[in-house]
Amino acid sequence: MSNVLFDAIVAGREHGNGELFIGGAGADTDDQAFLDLSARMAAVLLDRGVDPGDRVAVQVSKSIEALALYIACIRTGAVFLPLNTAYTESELRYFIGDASPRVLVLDPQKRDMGERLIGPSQLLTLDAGRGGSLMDRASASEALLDTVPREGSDLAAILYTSGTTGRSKGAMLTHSNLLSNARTLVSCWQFSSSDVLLHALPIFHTHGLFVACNVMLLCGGRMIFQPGFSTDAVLEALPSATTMMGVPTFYTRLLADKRFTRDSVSHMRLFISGSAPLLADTHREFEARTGQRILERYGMTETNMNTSNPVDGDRIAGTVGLALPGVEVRVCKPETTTPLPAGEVGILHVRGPNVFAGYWQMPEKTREELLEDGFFITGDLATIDERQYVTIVGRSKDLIISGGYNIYPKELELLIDELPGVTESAVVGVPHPDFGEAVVAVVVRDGSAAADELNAENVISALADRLARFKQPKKVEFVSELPRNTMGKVQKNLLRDTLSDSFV
Ligand code: MCA
Ligand code: AMP
Repeated sequence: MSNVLFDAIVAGREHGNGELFIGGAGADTDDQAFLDLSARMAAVLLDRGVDPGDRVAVQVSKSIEALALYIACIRTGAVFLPLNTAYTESELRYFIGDASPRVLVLDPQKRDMGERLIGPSQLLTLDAGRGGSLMDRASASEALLDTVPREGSDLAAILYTSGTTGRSKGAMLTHSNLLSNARTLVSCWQFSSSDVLLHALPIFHTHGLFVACNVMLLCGGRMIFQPGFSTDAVLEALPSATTMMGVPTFYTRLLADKRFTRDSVSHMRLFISGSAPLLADTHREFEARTGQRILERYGMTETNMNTSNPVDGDRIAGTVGLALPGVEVRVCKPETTTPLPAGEVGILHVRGPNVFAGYWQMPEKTREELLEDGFFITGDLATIDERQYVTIVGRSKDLIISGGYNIYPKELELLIDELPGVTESAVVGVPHPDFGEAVVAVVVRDGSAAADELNAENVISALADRLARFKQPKKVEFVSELPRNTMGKVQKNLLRDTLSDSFV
């Protein structure tokens, strides 16, 4: 019996020239060495008692070995559960408690934290310099001979996505979800073994892992694997690349650098943007500077990619393009499943083989968002025009997207409201030149002695242990009361208007 995703990856690599990585730390890891490492890591996981369906939670720095660990999980039938490296111990405790992983893999310097979270017997370590107990054991292990069979409906990964209630939800993604979407993207974006992808995204989210890596694994192409985004490193590597994927911040940072010119990218086949809205102005400025049009696409953790502008055809600035083949989109009136006429704003629903299997151990949440007819309610406000181009015009969910990372205000508000001296708070996203949106906390003091001590610095420092740095407010404003409508609901739009020029 086959392992749906792993077999497709092996077949995909056979199209290539035997190399998955070029340049940097990966130059000596060819396909053979990469797959062999994943087979030895798989043996270590089995030795640790990982059974098919068990979760393997991973919070490690980006590296080729970290990607091999993803493949190792797929080979053993385990469910890969990657975690943002910025998450604090307190955030990790929630994920570990919710997902009960069989094994947790952390950077070696977080060993003590790992022992507190899961105990020593279920802990392995891995760093970006090929060190850690997982690498030590993998080096000493025989490679796993028999890949564990997995069907399309079996889970391959759980990725946590924050929720409007402040409680993160684990999106369960099957082998078929990942494979069908990656195959569609290879074909729509015309990826082939001659492509070299400049990969500067993190690999703990859908964009850098499933969109970027699965596509390259399947098409037989190669990647320039950079540890993170640095304008200098990207400019240096561009001449060896044919394609790049990024969040809008990557493109605004490149445009801010005079070395980024028409000549420096004339050999590039494709620039792709997603995870957050690409301003139409950025799209136009990019074209004016380089002569190339960024291809914008739209997706979610729960669905992988849903729509994309075309490679051949009109890439329309400000839109996220057309539904991908096999994916259906409709825009409905809130709380209904009745599609609205072209051009009208409503809630975007999507259906297709890419749509996830539900939220981990949250059947009610799953029922609310994944309808019986198979459509998933994205919570994004959109229009579909006469030509079927989708435009995301806003969000019905209270969500901030900063530099491509999602931040749910509720998570911050719950923590800020608990601080001594605080009556209540409201957290909003306001325009930011680098991150697109930035987090601002608006706080009402309660008049107590503790309130007299409260200032922006100590609000932020009180959150430091509990929230990843990227979620922490970039600014804290104090007000005597929050604006409310007649129903008593906080009018966040008014706060956003008042604070709109905080960073520009
Ligand atoms: C870093 N900081 C941030 C962010 N990143 N603050 C808010 N938002 C962020 N995204 C903090 C740092 O901790 C630091 O704090 C300060 O801001 C400045 O950091 P800087 O060095 O400028 O940041 P960086 O390390 O260069 O990172 C910026 C980045 C990074 C390259 C844009 O955030 C990034 O790689 N974003 C990509 C996210 C992504 O992959 N999203 C895909 C999700 P201080 O100096 O105060 O300590 S998947 C998804 O959304 C769906 C499925 C989809 O459609 O793709
Ligand atoms: P996540 O839950 O982290 O996967 O983020 C998914 C959300 O990112 C979507 O629901 C959208 O709100 C947003 N998003 C992703 N791509 C785009 C895009 N190209 N334009 C606007 N919003 C986007």
